[in-house]
Amino acid sequence: MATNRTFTMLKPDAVEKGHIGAILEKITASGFRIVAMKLTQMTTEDAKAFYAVHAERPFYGELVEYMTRGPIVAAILEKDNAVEDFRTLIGATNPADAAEGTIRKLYAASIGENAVHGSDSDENAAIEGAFHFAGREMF
Ligand code: IDP
Ligand code: MG
Repeated sequence: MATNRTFTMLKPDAVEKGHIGAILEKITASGFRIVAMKLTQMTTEDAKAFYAVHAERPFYGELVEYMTRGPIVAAILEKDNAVEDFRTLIGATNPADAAEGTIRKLYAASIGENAVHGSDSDENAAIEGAFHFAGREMF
């Protein structure tokens, strides 16, 4: 069954550059309700587990280094058609290919340091949200 929640992270580059406020404004102005949110930092073990699906990819080590180098904002978001609509709002993985006005077009530096994460399915949204939040942290 389709759910109406997705999971996001504002990645270390976005936090370092001071873009938390601007990105959250864009997310809420686009109709997403914040269900859960926190500033946190992933350990190497966390990032390896979170991105285990990419373990065989050549960029895996670089991705784990990047995602653990500073704090992130983790959040669960609610909206009709949340997963698909949020992927549209963030734009393509590579900001060079991202549509005008998308978060990655506006704030991402490269395919690796691309400012924001968005779940790719309802199933992964639930898994990823539960990775970062206990039930009593979801509202
Ligand atoms: P997505 O975040 O748009 O779903 P995925 O293919 O799932 O993209 O890749 C996960 C993350 O891994 C990307 O957001 C990006 O940070 C990083 N990544 C993906 N492809 C590359 C690459 O070719 N070089 C370096 N990093 C990459
Ligand atoms: Mg992905």
